[in-house]
Amino acid sequence: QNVTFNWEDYLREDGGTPAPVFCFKQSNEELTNEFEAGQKIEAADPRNLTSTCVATVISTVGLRLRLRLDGSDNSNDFWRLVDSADLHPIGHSEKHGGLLQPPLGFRMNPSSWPSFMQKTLNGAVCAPNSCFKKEPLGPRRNEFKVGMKLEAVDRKNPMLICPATIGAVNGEQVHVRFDGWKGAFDYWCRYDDRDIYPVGWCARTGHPLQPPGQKGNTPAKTSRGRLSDCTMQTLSPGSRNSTPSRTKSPSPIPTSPLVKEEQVA
Ligand code: MLZ
Repeated sequence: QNVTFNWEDYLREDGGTPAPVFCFKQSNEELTNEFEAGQKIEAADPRNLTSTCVATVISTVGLRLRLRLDGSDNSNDFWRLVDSADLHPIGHSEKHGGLLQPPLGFRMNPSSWPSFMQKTLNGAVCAPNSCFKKEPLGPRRNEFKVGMKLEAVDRKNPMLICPATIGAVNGEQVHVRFDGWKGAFDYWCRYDDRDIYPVGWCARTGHPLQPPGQKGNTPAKTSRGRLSDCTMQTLSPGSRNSTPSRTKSPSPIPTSPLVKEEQVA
């Protein structure tokens, strides 16, 4: 997937210095992702941070988890690191005197919440405590400088991590500029945001890293071979359950028993 992009060659050709690791609120320890798809956890609702919800691990990539809040639709999936402070084992809120809340946009009648909750947790596979890692402390202040290189989550396509440059610094905020994308995906975030990583983080943690966009090209023209192309592929209408039809195929030798039966019928 990503065999063509290499930071060393890229920095040699394009210039730029990687932001030092001490700039980031990321762990320097060798963490492992022990979560498995299907497991239930407690997670802060990203759209309503004061409430804690039940979430299901949809998939794992490197040290990241794709999560979906139970009772929410599948268009609000979000991503967290294994050492995110937003995540806890099932039972954590109860132990701390809190209550599990329905997610913002709970797709059923609010009165059905208690029975929904009971059903969703009945027989559920809960992620063991050992999966959850302690969130790192992070730097005391913003040490980023304009021009420093980094790897950053594309918030419009949050499954993607892409090469980026610090475009501006303002107090505790940094401007993340995606290399080769003319600004369409850029954003401001705090210096200790968990979505920004030092150069080499993806390679070290086993996460795919997208190649930079192509300078001078519009994003639409440079989409060949991106991870997003795979994940956004959809079936054409009507093709969902159809298998390639043998009778319609231009096969020169229609001799299989099935084809014969179809021809007879
Ligand atoms: N589908 C989009 C993805 C762009 C990703 C840009 N990341 C900074 C495209 O390929 O145009």
